Amino acid sequence: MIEPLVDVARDFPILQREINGHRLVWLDSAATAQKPNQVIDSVNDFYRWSNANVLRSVHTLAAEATTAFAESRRDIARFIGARKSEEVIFTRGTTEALNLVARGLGDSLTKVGDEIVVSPMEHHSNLIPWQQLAKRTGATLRYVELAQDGTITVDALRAVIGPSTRIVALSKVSNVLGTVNPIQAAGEMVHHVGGIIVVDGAQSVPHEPTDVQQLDIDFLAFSGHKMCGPTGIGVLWGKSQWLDQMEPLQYGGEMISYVDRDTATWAEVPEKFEGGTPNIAGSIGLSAATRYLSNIGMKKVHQHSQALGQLAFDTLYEIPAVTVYGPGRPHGAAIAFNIEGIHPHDIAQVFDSLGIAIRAGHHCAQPLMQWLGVGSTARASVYLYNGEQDILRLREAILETKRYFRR
Ligand code: 7TS
Repeated sequence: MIEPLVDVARDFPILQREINGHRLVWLDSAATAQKPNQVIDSVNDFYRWSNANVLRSVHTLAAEATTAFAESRRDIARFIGARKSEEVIFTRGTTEALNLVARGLGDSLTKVGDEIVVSPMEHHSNLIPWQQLAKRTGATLRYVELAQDGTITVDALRAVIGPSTRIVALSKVSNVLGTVNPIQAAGEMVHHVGGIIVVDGAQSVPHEPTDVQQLDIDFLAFSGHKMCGPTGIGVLWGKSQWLDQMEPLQYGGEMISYVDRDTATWAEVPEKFEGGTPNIAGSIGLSAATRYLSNIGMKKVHQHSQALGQLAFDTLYEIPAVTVYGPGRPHGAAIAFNIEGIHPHDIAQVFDSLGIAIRAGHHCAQPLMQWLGVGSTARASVYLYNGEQDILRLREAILETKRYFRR
């Protein structure tokens, strides 16, 4: 029996709730993860005892807040293996981080004749910024073709990455198929032709050890709220060499070096990209989340997500009239499925009546739905507070949904 990795009763008050008379089973962590008391308390404590703006005033609380903000950046840098904390830019999340690279660097990096490579499984956040970039600069958007099981092979990468490739933008892990993409191979290929690789880590950073040095990538985007942190905070990590030449998108306070009536010069990285009052409490909450995860150990988190994701895949695969998408093995933490003749929204509705939260829809990946030949799917996704018991409840719920609609 696979048990939850954490003391759920102690750490996750929300998972003690009853929904429609049943203990809540949270299988929607790919949308957002639940927050442990350790994270909730860190945010509360900041507002209760240390609240002040950062990087401006000299009083004691301002100094405390500024120190806590800087320490958060260091914790997060350590969590992803960054060489220095200045390479960590705080954003609202993955979406803002990817838009920042596409605008701030993409515009100067691409022109007519250049190519930007993406995949059909990208979340819209890692697709539309590149579509729009291609429209602005006249570069061409190209797609790596997926294998039949939804995976990306090294050969498929080789077929699309070439001398004209300036940017490769790929998710490390798909939010629908649970596939794990060959990021290192893609990085080697694009570096060979002098381009860069931008990695969407929204679904990988929460679930596996991340080392940006070892991955040898140029940018990594991820969201705090999918890794037990608060909403409204995320990260763009980038290699200093790129961040130094990247343009800011937000002009205003705290991102300048000198201003006169007609001109302004920019502050150093990371302040250059963080105009205005940042999400101080969010950064503190996110660093508390990295400590929470590190205390458990990301290797253990990874093993747990893989084991439970695989169990969910295998369990659903066995049920007649259920289609499960993505590769059989290895399968990550997200499992997309359909039940013959039942709309995914109806599945999610019956599940809710049984206290089980899943997502139904296109999962912000419409080109992937087109590739799968469906309008939408149901999706269950697991994390460190789920255990085998939850997969049994998932199985029961599918059987119940089938019975309900047969009536
Ligand atoms: N990239 C991937 C791979 C994602 O899964 C998501 C969010 C994003 C980017 C965007 O992150 P945000 O924090 O900026 O919104 N994915 C999902 C999902 O699968 N269901 O709800 C949100």
